[in-house]
Amino acid sequence: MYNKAKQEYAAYGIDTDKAIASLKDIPVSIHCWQGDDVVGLDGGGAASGGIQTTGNYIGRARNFEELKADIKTAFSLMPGKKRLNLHASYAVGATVDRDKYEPKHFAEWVKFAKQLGLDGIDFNPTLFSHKNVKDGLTLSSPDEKIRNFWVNHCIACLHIAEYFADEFNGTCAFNIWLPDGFKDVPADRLTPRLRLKDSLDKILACGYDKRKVTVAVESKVFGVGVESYTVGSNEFYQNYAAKNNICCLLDNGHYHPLEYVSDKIPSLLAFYDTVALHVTRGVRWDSDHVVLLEDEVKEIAKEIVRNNATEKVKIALDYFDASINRLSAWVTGQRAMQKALLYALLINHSELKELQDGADFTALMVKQEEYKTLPFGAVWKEYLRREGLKEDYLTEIRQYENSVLKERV
Ligand code: RNT
Ligand code: ZN
Repeated sequence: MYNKAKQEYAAYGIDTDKAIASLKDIPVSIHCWQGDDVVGLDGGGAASGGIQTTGNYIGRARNFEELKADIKTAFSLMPGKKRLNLHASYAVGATVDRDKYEPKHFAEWVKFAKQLGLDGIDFNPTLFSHKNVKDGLTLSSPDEKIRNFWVNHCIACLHIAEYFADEFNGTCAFNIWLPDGFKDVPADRLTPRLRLKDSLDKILACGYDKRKVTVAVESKVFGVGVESYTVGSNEFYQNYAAKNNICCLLDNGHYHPLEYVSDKIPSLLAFYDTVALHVTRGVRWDSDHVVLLEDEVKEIAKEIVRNNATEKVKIALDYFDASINRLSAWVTGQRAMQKALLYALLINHSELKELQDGADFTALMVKQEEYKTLPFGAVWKEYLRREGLKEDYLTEIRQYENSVLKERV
């Protein structure tokens, strides 16, 4: 089947072996927080601040050992180059508060990620699920003590990110997301933003190593209970990032439903060296459903591949589903992202671009439709085979569920 597919794609000017080899090298950063419903290990409890995990499937990882075991099993079923995306709330054995976290609280994660042969660790300060989220605000709080606490937390995290970069001889993507906003019509929209701007200035002035840590800011349109106003809006962060030489993180659940991240990627690539992504699936709202091989995910992958931006765009996953087996959720989403990238790698983009520039929109439409029914599945299967994997991952996950997850009561 693969050889037949190879010939069919060759007729379109596409080398399937080359596509497979390229796919293997595109890193995808996988979020640790799918394994435990974003609870974390530092006692903060269930996710708060406008985000919510729904469902009650058996087997949530309740501690570091369980989370590691689940990650190990899930990652073993994922093809391609993998990075681990950690939140600060996953500190191990910390007896100090979040503003005093140190690399040593993450040394066990480094050891683990090296054992798994991962490409690196990415990092996120955790500005939610904590008593210092005061009246829903962190870095934009009117209370200076609260702002300082979170500034210090972010600075502490930047140094931990440098440590991750050093340990893996690479870079660490560092994403700042905060829940700050209001449920109802505010009386002042500007001052909280000015306070956030000032807090971010203080964080970035800490002297972190820019060659090692890529700082991103993640905007959002609204959250549960924070429907009317978000301090860190899209315009706020895009301007902040541009003026301060950091990058934007686009989460495709964070915009109005008719706005597309696939269209925002090339807009930002016109101005930025780096664009960070949280690939997710919002169903009617920022619901963080498991990523599936849907049209928008394919469009996102196309924008990355056809603009030669696989190194510029930092791909990370961000979803949390507690209503199904959590390992299956992890693997399904990661494989869907990989499939989308392979789909994009199996398109002769220069030919399509020529049709666009030559205004032959008729042929462009016909060709784009043809790609949809080429034997993509056969190439995907071959990729999995070369990665030592099968299409079926459910059997192994079911076994793990029966022998490990069911014991967690
Ligand atoms: C929330 C943001 C944020 C979080 C993670 C846990 O709406 O998407 O990225 O999901 O940091
Ligand atoms: Zn996100």
